[in-house]
Order: sequence, then structure tokens, then C-alpha cells
Amino acid sequence: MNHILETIFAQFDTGAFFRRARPLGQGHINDTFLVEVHNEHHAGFVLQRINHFVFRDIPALTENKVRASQHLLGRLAAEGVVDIKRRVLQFLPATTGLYYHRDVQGNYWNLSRFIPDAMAYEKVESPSIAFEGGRAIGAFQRRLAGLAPESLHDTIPHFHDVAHRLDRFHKVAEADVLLRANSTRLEIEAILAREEEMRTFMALVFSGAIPRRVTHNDTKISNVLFSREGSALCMIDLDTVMPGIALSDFGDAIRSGANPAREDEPDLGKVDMDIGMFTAFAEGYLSEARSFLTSSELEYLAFGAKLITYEQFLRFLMDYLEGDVYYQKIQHEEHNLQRARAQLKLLESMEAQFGQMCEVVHALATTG
Ligand code: GN1
Ligand code: MG
Repeated sequence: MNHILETIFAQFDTGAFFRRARPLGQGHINDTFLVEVHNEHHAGFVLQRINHFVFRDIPALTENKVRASQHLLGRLAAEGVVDIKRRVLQFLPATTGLYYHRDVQGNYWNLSRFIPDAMAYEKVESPSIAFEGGRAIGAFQRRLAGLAPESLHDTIPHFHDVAHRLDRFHKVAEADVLLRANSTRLEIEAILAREEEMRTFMALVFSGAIPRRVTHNDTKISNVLFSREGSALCMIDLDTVMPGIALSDFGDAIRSGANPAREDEPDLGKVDMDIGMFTAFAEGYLSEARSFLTSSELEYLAFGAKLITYEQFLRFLMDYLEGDVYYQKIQHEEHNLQRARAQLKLLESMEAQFGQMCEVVHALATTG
């Protein structure tokens, strides 16, 4: 593998010499490697093979990432932020001048600078990490607010469109190609029981009552990079940066960060939403986002957590019914069902605490 990675790395315009590479992170979709080089003044590079079955248009994806990161760089400079190179991902062009390389097998690759002395959390360990994570997402959205959503491509059409996913879900459950619908009857019913609530919200998005913005769209807590001292540096994994809604970014951070258990936790007794973590996230997020969110976005902010958790439950369940065609990185046959069940349990926990979640947001939005 190292030899292949060396060949790919050489296609990029870095001026650095490949030493070795190792896998980085735990993404479900792409394959990511840290490349160490012989040149001491380079901290290294992150080489990523983009899954082109998920992302059908890599040039468009790359354009989005580069445009967003260059815009962020400009904003950071204008704000006089120090240590700017650690505050935003920087992509490098290939020798062709394009910001991606297509190899002989038809795989697509991106390269960015590695940010040293930084770390990502799979789990949030304290309210201060939750606050910082929320703040990073709010700042990311705030700095991108000057970029018109229309200037970015919709690289995965209907990505957070739960109504569209529900339309597909009905077809998939009906077809039941692997005869898995019978054993997942309870989960399918749990989807249907909430369908109207979710579609009602999506109608607000389609009507424009909830505005479209440039958003990250994959804000799990492991996509926030922190300094070793625990302050948030920047958002990583910019593949899904495109037009979206602010509250799904907030929601995905809660889904991934306010649950003390893993996304695929088999022991459902461990899964729940920690209201203290929710509060810390909301405080951090609103310290940045209060300045630009509309009153309807604030009204539905807590709902964003339910929305994204429901969506993730739907996606894992649907993929299980379809035969693990999207989330192919599974460790056993029932893995996507296990993931779906953990997400449903988390959703139920949010539902039980929803009144409190709304009160927290309301208090922060009005007093802040
Ligand atoms: C995928 O690949 P990764 O882990 O960054 C998925 C997200 C899901 C997430 C669930 C492009 O993200 O939407 O929320 O898994 N990315 C894509 O863990 O579908
Ligand atoms: Mg991702």
C-alpha cells in the first residue's frame, strides 16, 4: 500500500519527499492516510481517497472544499486570528493544477496539509470540550455566511432531505429484497410513527422559512480538531460542505457528542442524551451563531438534534434492508441494524427531554 500511496503523493505539487504513510481516522466512507515526509519543515500531509460511489462528482466536491477553505482563510485573516494555518484546512493542487488526482484505476485523491499537535475526540469527555465543539461549528457557519449557497454545488443531492429519504424508505421496505423487514418490524414502525412530524418540518425548509446556508453537513464531534490544551482549532472533513441548513449541523454535533455511548453501541442501556452536554454544546454554538440565526432557526434548533438522529436511524435501517450497500464498512452482518437501534434509542431519549432542550435554547437565545 505504501508504494501506491507514494506514487499518488508524487502527483501533488508539494516539494516534499514521501517517507511513509499510515491510516488516519475512522470515517465510514473515504480512506484517509497521514503521509510523513523527509522534509523537516513540513508537518506532513493528509491524503484522502474519495469514495466516488457516494460522491458522484469529485471535481464539484473538490471545488466546494477549496472554495470554502479559501473563504475561511480570508475571513480568519480579516479577523486577525493568530496561528491561522492551524485554523483551516489547506488543500494542495496536483501537478496538473487541479486540486484532485485521478489515478489509473479511476480513484480520486485529495491532499491537504496535516495540522500537527492537534487531536480529535471520538467521544466528548467534558462540558468544556462540548462548548468548544459547538463554538467551532458556529464559527465555521458564521465565517461562511458571506459565501452564497448558490456558489457551491449540491454534491450529494437530497443529502439531508428527510422527506426524500422517506420516499425511498417506503420503496425499500416494500421491496424487502433480503427479507429483513419482518425482523425489523418495530424499527420500521418507529420510522413511520414519526414520519409526519419530520415531513412537516421539511416543508418549512422547502418553503424557505428555514433558510439555506453554506453548512458542513457532517459535524460529528470527531470532525472538530482540537489543540492539545482543549481549544477547538478547526473543522475537518469538508467533503460535504454545500448548501444545507444550520440546525442540522448543530443536530449532528448533539447526536454524536451528547451521547456517552458509541454510535453503534449494542447495549442500549448505555445510550442516552446527556442534557448537560447538550447545554454546553448549545452555549458554545450560540456564542457564535446567535449573531446570524433567524428567529425560526432558533425556534427549531433543538429540533435539529431529533431531525438528524431520526435521519441517521433511517439511513442505517434502510441500508440494512437494502443489504449494506451504502455503509459497506461493517464488522458483522447485523452491524447497520445495531447502529440503527442505537440511534433510535438516542432519539427516544431526546424526545423524553425535548421540553428541557427547547428551554435551554430559548434561555440562551434570549439572554445571551
Ligand atoms: C458518514 O464517513 P463519515 O464517517 O465521515 C456519512 C455521514 C454520517 C456518518 C455517520 C458522506 O460520515 O453522513 O452522518 O457516516 N457521510 C456520508 O457516522 O454519507
Ligand atoms: Mg464525513
